[in-house]
Amino acid sequence: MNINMNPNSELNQSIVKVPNLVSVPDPLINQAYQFQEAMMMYTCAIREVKTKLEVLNDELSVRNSRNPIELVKSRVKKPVSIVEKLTRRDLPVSLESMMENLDDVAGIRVICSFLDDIYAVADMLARQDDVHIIAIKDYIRQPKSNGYRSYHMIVEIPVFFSDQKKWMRVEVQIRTMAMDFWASLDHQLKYKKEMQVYSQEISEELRECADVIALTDQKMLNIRKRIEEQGITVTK
Ligand code: 0O2
Repeated sequence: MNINMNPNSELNQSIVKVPNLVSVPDPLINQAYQFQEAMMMYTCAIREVKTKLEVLNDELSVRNSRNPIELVKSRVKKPVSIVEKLTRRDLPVSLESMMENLDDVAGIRVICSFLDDIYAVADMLARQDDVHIIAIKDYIRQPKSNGYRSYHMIVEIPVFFSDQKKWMRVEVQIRTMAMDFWASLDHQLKYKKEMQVYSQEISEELRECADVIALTDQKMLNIRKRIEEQGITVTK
């Protein structure tokens, strides 16, 4: 690594500008540390749920000769989104409030191959005795008015740390690749700029796209079932 030791260089001037941590008040450091610890706990909770999903996927792929899960993505909610959500809901902006009120600080997105895989994975996860189901929102049977489809579960799972067992909440969104395609583009186009009002025409077109995608998901499932009825195994 090439380190520029010239104190007048642009690089070193910017280093000098970095605030001296010693001058940061103790309570702030303490809060920052507690926040970091909470985020670590959420990350561990994500890992636990991901492992459960991997085990299910491995088992089902051996049993059915195909993978019900295409992909698992995860994220810990960004601080700015946490503050935004607490403020929007008129809740105190604090660590305690976040841990008590927000169910989606830890989020996992499970992308399935077929429609029925979503319910199979959700049922198998829900049946595990160390998984508490806190809430379920089935936006597939009851899509949102804009066309959004996905199966949302808020689960609580125990995470074992060195000195405590902590029940942590994780939001699991389960959807097909097609639903994910729509939701990702919708997110880019509109969802996060929800204050922006779109014309009726654009909203309707987005909704139409969601409906076409839903129909395609249904058709693909029917095709798979017909193939299976003929005794042919669908392999990857
Ligand atoms: P991110 O960045 O994906 O985490 P909320 O609507 O968040 O105040 P709640 O009850 O948590 O309240 O909402 P819900 O309905 O369970 O859905 C929350 C998450 O679902 C969102 O998280 C999105 O990921 C997804 N979602 C819900 N509706 C839509 C939609 O219309 N379009 C798209 N693309 N995604 C949607 P976040 O926190 O908003 O964002």
